[in-house]
Amino acid sequence: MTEPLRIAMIGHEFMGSAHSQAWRVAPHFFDLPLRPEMAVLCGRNPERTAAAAERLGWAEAVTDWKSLLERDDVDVVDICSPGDTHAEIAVAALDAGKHVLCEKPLANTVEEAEAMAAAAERAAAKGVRAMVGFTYRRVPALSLARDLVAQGKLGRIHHVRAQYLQDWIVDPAAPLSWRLQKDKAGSGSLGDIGAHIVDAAQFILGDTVTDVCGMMETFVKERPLAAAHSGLSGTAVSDETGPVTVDDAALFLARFGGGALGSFEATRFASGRKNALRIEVNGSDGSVAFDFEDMNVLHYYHGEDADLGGFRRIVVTEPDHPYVGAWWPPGHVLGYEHAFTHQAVDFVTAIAGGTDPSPSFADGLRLQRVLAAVEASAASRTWHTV
Ligand code: SOE
Repeated sequence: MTEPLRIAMIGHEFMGSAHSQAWRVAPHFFDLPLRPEMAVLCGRNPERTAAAAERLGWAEAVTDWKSLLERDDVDVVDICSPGDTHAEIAVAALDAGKHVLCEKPLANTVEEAEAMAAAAERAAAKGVRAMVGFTYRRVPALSLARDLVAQGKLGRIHHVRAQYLQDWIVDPAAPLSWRLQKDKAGSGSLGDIGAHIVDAAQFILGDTVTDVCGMMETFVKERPLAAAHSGLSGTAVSDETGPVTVDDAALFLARFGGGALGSFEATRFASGRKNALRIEVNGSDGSVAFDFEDMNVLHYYHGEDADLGGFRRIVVTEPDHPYVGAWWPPGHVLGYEHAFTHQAVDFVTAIAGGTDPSPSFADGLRLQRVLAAVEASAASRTWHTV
């Protein structure tokens, strides 16, 4: 009988729902070394948390996250609450000997991320694991892109072109949710979605960003106040407005350690684009291109096929493709939630195997430094070294 791994999750909005689905489904499709148990859900409001626990399948609901750390029947703390809560909870949980999975970006500031990475290092010495949730790297097509680069199929990498395009606040009447407040979210498009494309690019290349030159803009500076628990596109509650204190769009150029040149664009103002995480990598021998809005497909070009012309369209649903063998027969496509399941699988596997999961808190800290360098660069209108 497989040993249980008892999970306590904090937060139950969009990310909490996605993580719940992952914990529930992972053991049904993957042969896991430990059996995740959805033990406790923690939220601020007792009624809403109890209702969410019932709906999402958690055995118990509590409102005090500190109480989780004193319990012997909790092994993992899964942090799905806003960015301003990450550092305090993660450091305390790791120091209490709990494994921690933390949503991205790791923290709101470099200082917080440093404290979290230090706590993860202390914990690792005692066999306690920490991972940051950059989920898109677990989309099979993006994993396959990384494998092709690692196998040298693209040759020497020259270019990375990455965009994350959304439009959920293009309407000036969209309310001032927590994601638009610097004290809660740290930054706007930059940290929320720009962080994803930086991680995706670094993951695919197996390389890191070293220098950046950025610009940031807040197009709508005041918005109607939001209901306390408004989600991504919740409704405004009054005519009263408050200031938007984060960026609506962030664009930057980047240099990678291995010599590649990158361009990154993260915006919530790309009308008509809902969740278009796009990335293209060009090497001396070939290229790959991906768009999350067609997430089961990877476009691949190799110079050997130059006489045929163009990219080939790989439908990433073959049993040998990353993660896919556990799911459906070829051509039976996967969706957004599957990447969260793969993340849960990788985390459980690392805990059981006594290995450091990836991306680690050290990776999350390094990425936080990239975000900080973009902000500093945008403010000073100059290049910044990470
Ligand atoms: C909002 O922009 C958001 O929910 C992000 O916070 C997630 O990380 C991304 O997966 C989808 O969009």
